[in-house]
Amino acid sequence: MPSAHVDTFARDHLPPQSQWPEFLFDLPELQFPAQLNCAAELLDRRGAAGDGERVCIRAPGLTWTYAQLQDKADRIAQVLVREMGLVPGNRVLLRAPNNPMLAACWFAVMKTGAVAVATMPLLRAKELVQIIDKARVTHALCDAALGEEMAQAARACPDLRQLRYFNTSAAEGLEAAMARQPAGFANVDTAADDTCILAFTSGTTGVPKGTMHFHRDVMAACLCWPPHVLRATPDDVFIGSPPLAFTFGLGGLLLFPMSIGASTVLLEKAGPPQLLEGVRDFGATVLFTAPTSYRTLAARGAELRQSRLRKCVSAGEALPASTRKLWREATGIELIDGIGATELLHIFISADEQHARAGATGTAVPGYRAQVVDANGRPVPAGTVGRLAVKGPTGCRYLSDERQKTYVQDGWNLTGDAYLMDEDGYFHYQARTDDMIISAGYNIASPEVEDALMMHPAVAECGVIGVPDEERGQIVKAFVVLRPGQQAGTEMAARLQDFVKQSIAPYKYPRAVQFVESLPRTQTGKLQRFRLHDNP
Ligand code: 3UK
Repeated sequence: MPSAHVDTFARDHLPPQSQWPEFLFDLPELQFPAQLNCAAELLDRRGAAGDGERVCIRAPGLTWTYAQLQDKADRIAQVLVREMGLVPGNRVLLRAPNNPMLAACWFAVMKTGAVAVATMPLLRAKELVQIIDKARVTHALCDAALGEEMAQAARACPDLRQLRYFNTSAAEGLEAAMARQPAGFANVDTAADDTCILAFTSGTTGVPKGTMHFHRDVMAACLCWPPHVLRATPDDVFIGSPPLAFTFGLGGLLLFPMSIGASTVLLEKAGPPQLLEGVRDFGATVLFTAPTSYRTLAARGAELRQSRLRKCVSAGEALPASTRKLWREATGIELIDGIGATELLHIFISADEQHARAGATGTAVPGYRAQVVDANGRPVPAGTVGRLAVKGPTGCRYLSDERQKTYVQDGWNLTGDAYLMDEDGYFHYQARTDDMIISAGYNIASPEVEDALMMHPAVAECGVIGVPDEERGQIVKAFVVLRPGQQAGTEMAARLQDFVKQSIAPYKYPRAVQFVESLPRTQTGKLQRFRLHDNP
């Protein structure tokens, strides 16, 4: 396939083919042509099909149609090529909270055949430098509101040649440059297997890993889980919390609505209060957020029942059965759980509302295959806990990283999760493989104990880890955040311990309970259990 990349950095730094996962393109809709540009497919095609006047993006005080988003993206593409000297294959750092200009910049990068490197808004200069160095970033487009850390990082990175700020009226800003450019842009005719995004993982330890995805991967993600499980319609209005720099957010809040001509609401701040307000004010119908956010929002069930909300997606970490139940009782809506990973771009095991089962993530998404394997990579019988292995049209390719060989073995992607598959092919999450607690010879999965604790009405949230113990090797320890008005102390601890013993095997109960004000989380909302170990 003829690559359009003039700057061949991405192709030169792919892992060797022998270390790639096996890719599956069994579904008829996954037969991609040799040349494919995902911006042409997701954005320009709307206008060509006569849907240019449909609403694409909403944000507080602003509405853009598909035609308007295309015009912005075209002009930014012109600025990148004509004023910033970009050539296909260059890496462009993108940096902003979720807002319409970030979406326009993302599509502009696709149009130019460059590679988008979106970064989490909360990153500091030091972390940005790591990413800029690793991805050999040459250009950056950054929201003026996040300029400080960006400028500091840019000073430390001589390879970063061009930097423009947007969401500013400054004469040297991106908007002024866009106004100088003519309308329209001839998309670069990229190969289906030209890399178009480098997504850095929210990994909890070590140097960040950059995952490489092609134009065809972006389209594959839009063609598997959304039509088969989510089944939204062009009249749906999407909303949610994950940043567009996190592939959960990129798919759920930009690619998936656009792939069906629906609209999306982009919120710069999307905590539970803003989500509630957004659902109400924009008439949102499809919500993407994490389990903890559903837990908090459930308290506003009465208001949500008055809204147009009809589909709710949970991903990022395990959905406790207690949260699924709480949400259903509060809103009448059955959650759609789905496990995804940056390495696989989006969700690969999930279940729709009709097929949801408490305590299970779901079944393999059409287009993907999943199995549970032992330490040697051999499938284990149904009902046995082991390592989750998946393959499908998308899969892991780390940018020059030794950890490729850990994530991909024998053609399978190993996500690092312990799962069991039941007789019906439903996958039940246990824990991250490194979060399994072994106490007096028993295997105990932290999330199961957390779920049991969260069933108690006094518990707002909690985290469970194994701590060293002379007699038992490890004991189960729970860190508990109580709901307002609840009294911490030995009496509460004893009550919670008894409560857990009533609902799961007694040997799993937390022998130690510590009350805390909050829990450590990543920028993607994941509980950082390893940081609980530092607690005195
Ligand atoms: C965990 C889940 C149980 C699991 C992601 C949807 O989370 C995403 O990507 P990351 O690379 O993390 C991947 C890891 O997160 N996880 C995610 N969802 C679930 N565990 N149930 C779930 N529903 O450990 C997985 O290996 O940050 C999620 C779409 C795109 C994504 N990138």
